[in-house]
Amino acid sequence: MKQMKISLVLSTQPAAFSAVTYRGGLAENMNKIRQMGFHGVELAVRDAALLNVADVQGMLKENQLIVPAIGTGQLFGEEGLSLTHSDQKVRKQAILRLRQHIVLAGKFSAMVIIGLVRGNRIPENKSELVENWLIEGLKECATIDKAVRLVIEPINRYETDILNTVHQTLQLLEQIKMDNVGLLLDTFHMNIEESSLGESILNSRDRLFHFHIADSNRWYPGAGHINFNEIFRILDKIGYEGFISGEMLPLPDPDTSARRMIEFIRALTHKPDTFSSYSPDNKVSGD
Ligand code: LER
Ligand code: MN
Repeated sequence: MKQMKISLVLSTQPAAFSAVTYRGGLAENMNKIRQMGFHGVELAVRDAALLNVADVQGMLKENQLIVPAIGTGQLFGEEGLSLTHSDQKVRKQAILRLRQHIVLAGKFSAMVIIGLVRGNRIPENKSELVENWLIEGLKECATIDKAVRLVIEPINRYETDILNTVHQTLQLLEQIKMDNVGLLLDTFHMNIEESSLGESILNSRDRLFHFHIADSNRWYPGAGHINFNEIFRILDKIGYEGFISGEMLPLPDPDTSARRMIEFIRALTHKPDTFSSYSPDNKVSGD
């Protein structure tokens, strides 16, 4: 199995969304994340305008961390903006704000995640209408900077009723037909919606740009009952070269969760040297 690149979600501002390992304290947390042995940090950003790009770039450089992707779910979670809102002004505002995330992502060579910002269907809105808004919004976003990749994430039915399965999302990608738009798969959502996680990953092979992991209970991998052995074997088989990013509840506490993720992947991939700077006995600040 090839060396795996791993990252962890860090929210740049306080946020209500729970599956985030660390929030704020960017300098301290990036240092901790690097010390543990992660190669990257996935930034969850509510407002891109509030970030000092030069400062963040400095911290990334100092800690030799890559930003594989930028999360946008807080636009919806904290501000109610979405690509499928009934009010055209809100849809426009969502795109304006996503534009800032896309510009930011361009500076970090990162992808932009289209998760909950897709919105929710409301009964008055016909399916075709919602689908059109979504397709038009995504095409507009994907045209802002074609060098920035957008990743659409199938999300389980309890969080949204738009694009729950991998199959539905692959069909949407076929309609969009843009090279810089692909898939983000998340084991937590797949465990709820897919009949076979392995088959869904295989079916995504040509469009899979990014990958979130959490176990069935959204704790660190190994804390639930998802078969990660099969998942990593199939990712290897399809030649997936992207990041494996931990989007997990920070339980029992953030440091333990992050550390267990690394230990679990290391044991599973039988690569004691995978994370050269990490050893389970390493004490990191804040322990
Ligand atoms: C985001 O990546 C995600 O998985 C959702 O549950 C919330 O945005
Ligand atoms: Mn996710």
